Amino acid sequence: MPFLQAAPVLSNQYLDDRVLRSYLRRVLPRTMLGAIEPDLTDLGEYAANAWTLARTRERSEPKLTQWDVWGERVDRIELTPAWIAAQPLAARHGLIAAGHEATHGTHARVHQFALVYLFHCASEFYTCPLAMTDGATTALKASGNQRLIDRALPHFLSRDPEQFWICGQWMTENAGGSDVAPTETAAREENGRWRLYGRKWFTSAINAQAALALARPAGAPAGSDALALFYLEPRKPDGRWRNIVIDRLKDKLGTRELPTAEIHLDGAPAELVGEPKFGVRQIAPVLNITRTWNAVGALATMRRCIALARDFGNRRVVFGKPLAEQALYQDTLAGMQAEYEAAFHLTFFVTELLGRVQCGQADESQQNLLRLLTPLAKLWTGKLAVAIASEACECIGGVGYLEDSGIPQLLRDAQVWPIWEGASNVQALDFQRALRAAGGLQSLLTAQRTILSQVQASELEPCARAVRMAATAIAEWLQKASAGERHRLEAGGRELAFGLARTFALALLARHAEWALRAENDPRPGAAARRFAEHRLLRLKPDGLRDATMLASDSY
Ligand code: UCC
Repeated sequence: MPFLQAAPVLSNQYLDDRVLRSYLRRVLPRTMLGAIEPDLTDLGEYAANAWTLARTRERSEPKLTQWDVWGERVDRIELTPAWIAAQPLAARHGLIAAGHEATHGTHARVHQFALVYLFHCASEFYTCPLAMTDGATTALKASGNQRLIDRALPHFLSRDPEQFWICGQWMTENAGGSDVAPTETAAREENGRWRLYGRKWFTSAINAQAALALARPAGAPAGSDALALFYLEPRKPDGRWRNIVIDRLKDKLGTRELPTAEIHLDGAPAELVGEPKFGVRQIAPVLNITRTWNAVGALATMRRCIALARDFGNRRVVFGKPLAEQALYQDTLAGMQAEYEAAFHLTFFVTELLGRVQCGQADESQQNLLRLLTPLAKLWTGKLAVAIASEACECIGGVGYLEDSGIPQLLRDAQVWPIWEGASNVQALDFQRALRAAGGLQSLLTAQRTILSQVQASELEPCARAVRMAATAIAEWLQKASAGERHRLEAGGRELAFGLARTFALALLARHAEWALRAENDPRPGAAARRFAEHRLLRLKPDGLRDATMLASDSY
């Protein structure tokens, strides 16, 4: 008998997901859960089958053909089979619509993001344009521009594949990604119509039927406040580009199925979304929505990696028994599971808040909380997904390092989570921006105390204690850092954000564990919470402020 290794297998990704199902049972009304479960089960099956299918067929990537055989510039983009399948699927399952329809009231966003979480890994990053479309929908609603609302939203929110459109988000230029102030794309009003001229350096999902773009109106001053937000439909009904040239598709580390392009705008017709300035403020709703999608996508990556490593552990026999029966393998998986489970509860709590805010049922402190937790969830889950993907690669060993196993792709793809939609440092700084606007940590600490007050079980006391100790240390650090020079607060920004994210997540996980114990006699969330509490929550130390000498580049 030749020695063979058994490939890890995925079963229905909804039915098999203890964490998601337990969470939904706690937060959703029973009738609503009953109504949406068939759909979740369908997507769970699709996700499992897509994994198997991807292992058996040739990998494909989008292809750009710039010139046709007769010499005409065509810039035609061929999509991958998964992307072609994704468009009707996304429409039918209402991956955007579910988040905006009134049917499930404040629970709409939990419903939508449960669908997104199940679909993401099977979608080959079709979730990227979906995220941008959701963001554009939210930004257009906030703009109050009725003409554009009437024009675009029936498409963005359609459940009919024939009507459904996706929308891009064109911000990044050669001169800047994190900082959009140097934006060079110019907007000129010609014969009563705005036209855009310039170069966009990263345009994700260039096949989208619409896009939002930042540009500087002619004659406007320098800086980001003078940028305006525009809506475009980049192609004519016959598919030709409207004064847009696709220079090339990007050659990326991961997300290779996603057609990300470098483009030239040479008088592309566009429409102003709001006033001809303060475009960053107008596009901010897109950023916050896509950052939430980012956190949910990162979570989906973690869940996929753990599912594969767990299944592999049942199949792979080493030193005479399956890996899954060996203490160190079990401990490795338990550590990954605890981190993921805490991140899950933080991220889905953000989706709960978003649903409440969107329905006008959130008070001021809940609105502040959403603003504060969104960058924290994006920052922490992005980094964690890379760490968990790397660990899963190692769990599966040599074969996990081979392309055909599909695991290296998970690791390469994971690296996008901490980068796009604002890298980790941008999130840490955005959190501080939000902290200033929200008048400090109060909303966060008050909510954390309320959540913790629901944790009574003695076996969860170590979790509650860890949260209280971390909260005290953070408040102390923040007080000292805020009293000093600005660079101290900024230099500790990442650690502050990670520490707060992890501490809040532990409070949420412990609350869920309390419910699971009482309502379902399930000790597993409690085990995850205690394990997570053993991991380091905080790296900040009250006396650990960085001074200017430590930060100077010649000191390291
Ligand atoms: O990466 C990209 C690819 C997209 C694909 C995504 C998909 C996700 C997939 C998920 C799949 C599952 S597109 C590029 C993304 N680029 C970024 O994310 C930009 C990163 N940089 C930033 O976020 C910066 O912080 C900037 C650009 C927002 C900084 O701009 P400013 O103008 O220098 O900053 P200001 O002056 O502080 O902010 C201007 C205004 C202020 O409001 P007002 O004028 O009322 O005072 C801010 O409070 O904008 C407001 N603002 C915000 N409001 C800024 N950020 C926010 C925010 N996050 N929320 C609310």
